[in-house]
Amino acid sequence: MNIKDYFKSTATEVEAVLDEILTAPQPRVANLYAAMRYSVFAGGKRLRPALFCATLSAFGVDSRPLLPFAAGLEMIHTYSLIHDDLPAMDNDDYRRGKLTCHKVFGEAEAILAGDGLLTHAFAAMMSVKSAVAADNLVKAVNDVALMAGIFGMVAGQSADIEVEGQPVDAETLEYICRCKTGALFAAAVLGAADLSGANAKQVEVLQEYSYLLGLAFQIVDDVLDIKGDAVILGKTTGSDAKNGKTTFATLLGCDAAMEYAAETAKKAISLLEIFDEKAELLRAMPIYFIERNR
Ligand code: GRG
Repeated sequence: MNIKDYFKSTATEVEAVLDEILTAPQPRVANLYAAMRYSVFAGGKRLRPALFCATLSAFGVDSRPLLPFAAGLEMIHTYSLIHDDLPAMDNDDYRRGKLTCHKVFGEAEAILAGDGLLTHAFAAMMSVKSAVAADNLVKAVNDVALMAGIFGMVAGQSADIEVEGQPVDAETLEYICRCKTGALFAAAVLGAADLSGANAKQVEVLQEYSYLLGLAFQIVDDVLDIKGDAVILGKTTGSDAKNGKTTFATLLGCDAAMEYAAETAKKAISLLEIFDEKAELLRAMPIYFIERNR
């Protein structure tokens, strides 16, 4: 299966599970469910679930019984987007081509929708307990907590806020990208590796692979903010320049930034030499990520 079709099919599978998880609203909190569903089904690319499934396939593990774990990853990702769009953070009106959650449901409900998705994601991940060894599930959930939280994405967001309005050097920028973007990729990859019973060397390699993938992805994101098509992207372009934000594109220029993204993608692929041909999808991801237009 080519990588584009793979993304489509994993997206369809995980969306069916998300639909189940976020159904049966308790009548008194119908608005909370509506807000969570609004953002979850606003049309994301479902990259993290695809990365999760591709990693399972590198270990020869069937992803179907583990899809609720993948859904949990997408719920964490969506919470981060809802909170990132709030007036206290990026104050964005559009996301995934639609009005942001707080624009439709108000700030308080948007905060709760994010909180609800984050906490319920852990229940979703734990729900695969009958399909895996308990020790592996504990490791996987622990890694997701570390990578999504104060050793990963939340740390990256905080570091990003700290440098707002200041000139940023490449080293700091790289740290922020690794945490803000790479860590949630690492949550997906390590979650799958742990569930598959990966050894310490494999986990170490996959963590660095995920960070590099995140870095390459983020560099392209920065270039798309300058050169991308707002309609295809589903969000306003030019926001980094408007906010005076240093990115790899502003630091290096778009062409050099794309070269750096390509180099980073190559490095990520080369790390996978310890895996056999079952890691083909993981090898295809970095290229797909840098060739994307949305
Ligand atoms: C609020 C704790 C907290 C974290 C926010 C996600 C995030 C961290 C900030 C959003 C802004 C940003 C540029 C984040 C880097 C990660 C990124 C590129 C997210 C967008 O991911 P896609 O392209 O989105 O996978 P879709 O909509 O396709 O799911």
